[in-house]
Amino acid sequence: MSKYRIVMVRHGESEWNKLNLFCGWYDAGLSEKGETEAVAAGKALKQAGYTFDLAHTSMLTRAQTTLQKILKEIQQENISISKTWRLNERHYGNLTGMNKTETAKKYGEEQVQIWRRSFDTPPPPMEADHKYYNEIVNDARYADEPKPEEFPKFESLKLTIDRTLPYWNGTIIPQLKEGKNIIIVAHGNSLRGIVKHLDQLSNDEIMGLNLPTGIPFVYELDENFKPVISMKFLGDEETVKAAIASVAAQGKAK
Ligand code: DG2
Repeated sequence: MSKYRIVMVRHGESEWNKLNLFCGWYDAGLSEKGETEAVAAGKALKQAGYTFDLAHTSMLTRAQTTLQKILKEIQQENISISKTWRLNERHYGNLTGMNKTETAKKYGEEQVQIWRRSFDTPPPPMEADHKYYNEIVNDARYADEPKPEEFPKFESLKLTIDRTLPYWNGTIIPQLKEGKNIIIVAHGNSLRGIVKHLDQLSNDEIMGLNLPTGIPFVYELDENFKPVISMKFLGDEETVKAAIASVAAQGKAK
């Protein structure tokens, strides 16, 4: 029997999703389409009657703006919002800023698929001479955390899960136990990590999972936090399918 419910959303399309660039910890804003998607996500939640006590998001603008737009639509702009680097996108290392199609042409689609979707093969590290190194490492929003030794220079999905799960277990689960209604707005891979954990997906199964931008999905969990309902998208099936296929295709050489 379902005891807890939680809503998750990958942010709307970012400027860098639109340009098909590996984004990771680079702070791209939402594209116009992404803003529209965020508003549509809010409308879908409103229509389905969702309200929230608490919201969680990452330190990155694309997720925070999506959350604000959703909360505005559901007239819940005043709820408490927690922002954490633990929900940030996985750090794409040296790939940050590279075009996914160009990368597939140069290194092959198979290699790009490994970098994008394998469980534990990380991208090459972001070195100090990388174009975006200083912008990310010296960003004032990270002044308090992560600690220097935790600050990633690259992350596989496994490493992403290693820093996301403590937040899920230490912050979100206790709030669910208190009966709070929660929305998480985060990123393709930080959310894939949570989904892998909840649905106990194998390292191979998680490779096939692509999350669309701006379409809320719901989990209903039993008293042991095992899914009774997994990843129920608030959107019509064809639209969701097409959005997922388009994310999967971003790493094609075309
Ligand atoms: C995308 C995910 O992250 O890329 O970092 O490029 O969710 O913040 O747009 P998001 C990025 P893929 O792993 O789907 O290539």
